[in-house]
Amino acid sequence: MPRHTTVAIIGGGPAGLLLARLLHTAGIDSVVLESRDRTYVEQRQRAGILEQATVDALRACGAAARLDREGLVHQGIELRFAGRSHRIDFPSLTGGRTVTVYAQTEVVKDLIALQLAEGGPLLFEAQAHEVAGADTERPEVRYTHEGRKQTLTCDYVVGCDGFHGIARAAVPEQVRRTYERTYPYSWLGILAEVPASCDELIYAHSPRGFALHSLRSPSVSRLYLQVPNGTDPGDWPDDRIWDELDARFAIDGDWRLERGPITAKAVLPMRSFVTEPMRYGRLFLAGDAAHIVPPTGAKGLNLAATDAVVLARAFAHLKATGSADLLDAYSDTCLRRLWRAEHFSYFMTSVLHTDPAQSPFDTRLQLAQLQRIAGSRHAAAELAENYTGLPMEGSVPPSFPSAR
Ligand code: FAS
Ligand code: PHB
Repeated sequence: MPRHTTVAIIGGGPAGLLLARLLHTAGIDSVVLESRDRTYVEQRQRAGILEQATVDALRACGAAARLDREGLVHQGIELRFAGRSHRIDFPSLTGGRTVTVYAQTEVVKDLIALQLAEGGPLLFEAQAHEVAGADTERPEVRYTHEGRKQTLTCDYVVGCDGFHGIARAAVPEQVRRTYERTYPYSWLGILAEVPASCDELIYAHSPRGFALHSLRSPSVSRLYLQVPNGTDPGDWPDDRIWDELDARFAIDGDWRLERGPITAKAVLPMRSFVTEPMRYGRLFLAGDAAHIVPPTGAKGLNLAATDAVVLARAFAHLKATGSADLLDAYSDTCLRRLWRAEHFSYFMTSVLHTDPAQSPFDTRLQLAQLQRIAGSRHAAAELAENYTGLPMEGSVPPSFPSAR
C-alpha cells in the first residue's frame, strides 16, 4: 500500500470509483479509501436512472461493457394525475436524448471490478478520520485499516464520502456556506420480484400521496410511495404496500399493477443540500459529500458522475499542460449545473408530492402545473431537458487522453 499518491479519494461510491477510473485512464495515480466492505457497497440499493452524460463517461473509461448489454434505454416517462395518464416523450422534446435504466449497484460493481483488476489501490474497511493540511502543498488523510492507524500523503484529496462523510468538515466553517431544505415526507422504497407493469417509469400525483413505478431489470421492479417522515417499514406489510400503490396509480381505463414477492423495504428521507465552495486548497468535494437532491428527479447519481468527470478532466489538463485553471474553476463549473438540478429536483418533488399540511389551493396549483406540462410542448420540453440531463460544460471528450 503506497504511503503517498497523487490523488487520495475518500469514499468508494459512484463518485469516488468513477473518479479513480477516469484518473487511471488519464495516467494519474490515486488511492481509494472505502470505509465499508465490498459486499455492503455493492448491495446498497440506491439510484436506477443514468443520464446520457453518465453513460458517455462510463463508456469513455471502458466501464460500460455490461451496461451496454443489460442497460434498458427509455425514451420517456409517464405522469399520472387526476385519474389521467400523460406520456413525456424525450427524443422529440430534446433533440434525441434518452435515459438508461441501470442500477447504481451495477455501476458500482462494474467500477469496483475494474479498479481491482487494473486500477490503483482500493481499500475496503478503510475508515478516514481526518483530512489534515488541505491548505498546504501536501495534504494528509488519516485513516484506520485492519485495526491500524495510517497516514496517506497526497498532492490532492477528494472527498467522495457522501453526506455523512468527514471530508466536508475539513473546509473551515468560516469558509463553508451551506444551503438546505428538508421535506415533510419520505419515500418507502421496495424491490419486488415481478416484471414492471409499465414500459416506462410512472410518476403519480394523487390525493393519497406520491408513487413511482421504476424497475431494475425485466423481472425486478423498484417502486416507491410517499410516507410520513419517521415511518417504520415494519408498519407496511406487503399487502398494504400493494393496495396503497394500486390506489395511487389508479387511472380511468384498464391498467393493472402486477404484484409479487417484496424482497427489500426501506424508508429514505428527502433532503436538498448544497455546500459551497466544493474546494478548499487542495481538497475537493464531489457527489453527495457536496450536495444532496430529493430522488424524484433521478439526479443524485448523475450529479456525482458529473463532478467526477469535471474533476478528472481538470486533473488531466493539469498533467498535460501544467495549468491548474480547470481545477481552479471546478467548484463554479459544478455549482452552476448543480443548482439547476437542485431546482429541478425540488420542482419535481413539490409538484408531485402531497404535503400533509397543504391546502386545497396548493393542490389546485399542482394540478394546474401538471396539466400545463401535459398540454404544452414547451412545458414538457423543460421537464424532458432537465430529466435527461443538461449538457455538461466542456462535455466529456470522446475519449480521455490515453495513459501516458
Ligand atoms: P455515496 O454515499 O454513494 O458514497 C460515499 C461512500 O463513502 C460510501 O461508500 C461510504 O461508505 C464511504 N464513506 C463515508 N464516510 C467515509 C469515511 N470516513 N472513510 C471512507 N469512506 C467513507 N439517487 C437517485 O438518482 N435516485 C435514487 O433513487 C436514489 N435513491 C437513494 C436512496 C438512498 C437511501 C440514498 C442515501 C441515496 C439515494 N440516491 C438516489 C442518491 C444516491 O444515488 C447518491 O446520489 C449517490 O450514491 C452519490 O454517490 P457518492 O457521492 O459516491 O456518495
Ligand atoms: C429508481 O429506479 O430507483 C428511481 C428512478 C427514478 C427516480 C428515483 C428513483 O426519480
